[in-house]
Amino acid sequence: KDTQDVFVQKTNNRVAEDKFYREVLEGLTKQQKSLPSKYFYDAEGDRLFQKIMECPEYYLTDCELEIFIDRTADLAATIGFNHEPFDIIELGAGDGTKTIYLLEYLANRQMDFRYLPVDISVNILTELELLVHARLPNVNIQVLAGEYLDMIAEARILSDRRKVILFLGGNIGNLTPREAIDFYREISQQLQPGDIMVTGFDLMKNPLIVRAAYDDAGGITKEFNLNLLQRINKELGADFDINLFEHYCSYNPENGACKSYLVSLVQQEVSFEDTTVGFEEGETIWMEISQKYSPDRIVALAASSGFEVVTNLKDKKGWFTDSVWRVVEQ
Ligand code: AVI
Repeated sequence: KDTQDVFVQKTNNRVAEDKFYREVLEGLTKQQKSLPSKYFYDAEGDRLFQKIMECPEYYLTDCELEIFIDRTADLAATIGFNHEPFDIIELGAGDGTKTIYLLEYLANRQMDFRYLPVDISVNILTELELLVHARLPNVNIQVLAGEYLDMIAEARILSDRRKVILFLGGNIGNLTPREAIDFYREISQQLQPGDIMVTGFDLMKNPLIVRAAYDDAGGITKEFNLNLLQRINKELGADFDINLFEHYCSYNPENGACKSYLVSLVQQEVSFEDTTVGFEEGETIWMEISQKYSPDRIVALAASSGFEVVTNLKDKKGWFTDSVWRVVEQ
């Protein structure tokens, strides 16, 4: 069995590597070069993202934590289901820092629920499981390692309980608005009318505040972006010289698109596997979108993907909202 497990693991790694290679190649050979931001999160990327969350300029985490601490009762009231048993499925659960307040509140009121955190990283899930066992021993937790939509399907197989999906942290901003509609449509199709979706949206605000969050004075966001080039060097044998790229962030206050780029400082060639990619001086690689939303746009997004807005829970500054939606009858 062990040999078979090792074989399966190796095959899975190979498939993942091939996909990484294909997506990097595809991105770097487009007219506007780009790289998929989902690949930021190797071990070093996770560490740098933790550091970003501690930057004074990066307000998103503190705003949402405030909502989970101050508005727990309001949040719980929207997902109570009149004491019917339910499952809380958290997509991209991470370290559970915010969710734990909600879980504690529900557990103290003897609500009948299970917590099903979903993440691609088994390591993160193992740590989260230990934390929940230690802090909230009565909470029934079952971790699900894999892709979001597959794991929602898995949760449906496990039980036909009412479902609450949590997607926190402003992660939805890392999809383009078009991708976000498709994402929510796929989710609503997997749910029953009345099931709940809670999303953390970063709201449109003073453009200077947004831009500073993605271009911190300490240069951590720059390192975070450059780390993807390092990862490509390590895992795909490329020869990016990270000293020859600079970080640039733009924010368009008209449509809420905050975009990060790496700028080639010189004309250069980079090779990996059997490919060579040329860069002009000043040419950019689009690395990430962190889309900011207006309240109207949130309503429109819900309506175009099978949901209706139940309520918006904002932080005191009004910079971030946890938007609670309900699946509507089709
Ligand atoms: C994970 N995600 C919500 C972060 C964001 O705000 O878009 C990733 C990030 N990129 C740069 N700083 C933070």
